[in-house]
Amino acid sequence: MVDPLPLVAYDTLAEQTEALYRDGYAYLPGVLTSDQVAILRDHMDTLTPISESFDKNGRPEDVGFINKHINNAFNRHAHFLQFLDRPGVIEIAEAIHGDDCHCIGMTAWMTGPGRPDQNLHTDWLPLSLPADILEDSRVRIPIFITTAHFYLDDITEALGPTNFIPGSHLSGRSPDGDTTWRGQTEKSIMCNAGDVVIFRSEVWHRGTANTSDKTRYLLQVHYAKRMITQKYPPYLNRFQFDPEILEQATPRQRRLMGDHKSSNYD
Ligand SMILES: O=C(O)CCC(=O)C(=O)O
Ligand SMILES: [Fe+2]
Repeated sequence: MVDPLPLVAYDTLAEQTEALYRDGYAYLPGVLTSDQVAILRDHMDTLTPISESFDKNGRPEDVGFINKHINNAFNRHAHFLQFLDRPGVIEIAEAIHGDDCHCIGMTAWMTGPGRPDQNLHTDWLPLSLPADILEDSRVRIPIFITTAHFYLDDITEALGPTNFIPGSHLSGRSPDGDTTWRGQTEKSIMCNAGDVVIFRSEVWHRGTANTSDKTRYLLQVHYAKRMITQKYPPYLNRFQFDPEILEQATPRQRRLMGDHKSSNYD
């Protein structure tokens, strides 16, 4: 049994952004109501994977478990647009990555019973540096990518929590098989449906096995500094925004999907 990750809900934007620099993550309880969770789960159920868009459609008979992973959910139904700029989350993304930040991906992910443990990993390590440099209080490197996990279940050990190693974002490297950092072991995010955890890409983390008889529902929204590329497959001009959905997007949602002001390199 893995110990739970300390989940402290900070009230102010300044404390939440500071938590991302210091702890590597911020916990935001109750971002969605139970009704909003239920509606979002229903929408996720209606999505069908498109292999050309790199969606995954793992089924028990082929990969051993349900692994439905839909890329760019904002382009599949207008309901998903609101999760680009969910109040309480978007302010943190903009404070961390800048007012011109954008969404580099949004995945609707359903993982069924039999899903195995992932290995500890970083999602991306922008800078490889000696830890003593990153731990020096004079050094504060920018946060390039964050992911907001919208948990849509009351997480139990059996359903497969996400595990973090607190402080590991300051290691300056990926775990490469290590399971502790500075004596810290991994800790489980035991949160409730409707809660969000936003974390930076350098945190050592992993999804864990689903040993329950239920499917876990997770919406991931990936944010980044404007200079980091968006990941909207299929590539080479084959990704197309759905015009009817785009019409319903607010100016801020359009910017998050890439409608930027002209700037360097444009
Ligand atoms: O499933 C999870 O809780 C985390 C997944 C993850 O970290 C990943 O796929 O990169
Ligand atoms: Fe990950």
